[in-house]
Amino acid sequence: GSSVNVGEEVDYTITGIEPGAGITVTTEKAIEEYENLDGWQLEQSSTAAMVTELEEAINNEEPIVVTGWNPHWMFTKFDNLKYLEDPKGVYGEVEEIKSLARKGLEEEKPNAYKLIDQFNWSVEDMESIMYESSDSGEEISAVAQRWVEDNPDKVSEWTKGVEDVDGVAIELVSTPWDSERASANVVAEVLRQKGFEVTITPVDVAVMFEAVANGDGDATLAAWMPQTHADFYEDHKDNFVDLGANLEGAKIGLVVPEYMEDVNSIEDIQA
Ligand code: PBE
Repeated sequence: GSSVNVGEEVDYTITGIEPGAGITVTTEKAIEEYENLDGWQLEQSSTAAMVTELEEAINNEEPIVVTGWNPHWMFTKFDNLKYLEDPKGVYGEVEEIKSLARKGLEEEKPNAYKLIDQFNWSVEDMESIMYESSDSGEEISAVAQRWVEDNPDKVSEWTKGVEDVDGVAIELVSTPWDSERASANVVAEVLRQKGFEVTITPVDVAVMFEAVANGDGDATLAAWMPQTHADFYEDHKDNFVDLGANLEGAKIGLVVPEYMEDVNSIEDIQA
């Protein structure tokens, strides 16, 4: 237990991100499940606003509780962050990011399906694009294109057995976070090199799952499982094809600065 009243200091507020994020849904669950979070609220705004509030708190060495995740550059920009332990397992352990395809994609656009199915990379790969873009201010799409040029070995694994096409349209539905901008732009670039005409549509998580399930979008590379997007996945799982993980080792949770020394578990943030 904490000796300071963190709740009062942060106004019983967790600083969150977009309403349409899986981590927002999961945090609402955490507030329900942890009795010590009774009466707490999740402030929803945007990832940019959350990072700004986090930076201000750190500059003033003030307490703050945010919704955080990896891969993200917040952990390199601020080297003094820690995840709170989650004894009830609401946020789960390690997450993987899965690729999902609409039904019929394999039959109708087999080369796109094959490439998307073979796409697989590491946390370090994804982070290298995210960090470079956040450091330099360069668009993720430009950094992603360069990553594709610089990583022919990985790219050739994904394109094994994939034939060139002539202008076949592919729509990747995705979410607006940097992690997903990185994956979508990398795969889009490789698909374009194979002759596809690719659009990337960033939407709320709910809309992303709906689009793949009802066939409005061809595929997504952005399903965080088994916890972050569990509700959306369950709702639609009979209506898409699960292509498995494209990245392993993601994580979500509640994050605080290390100088909150007495707060190491969600159960320590007493009201
Ligand atoms: N995120 C980043 C998203 C998925 C990618 C963890 C903020 C979410 O749905 O919560």
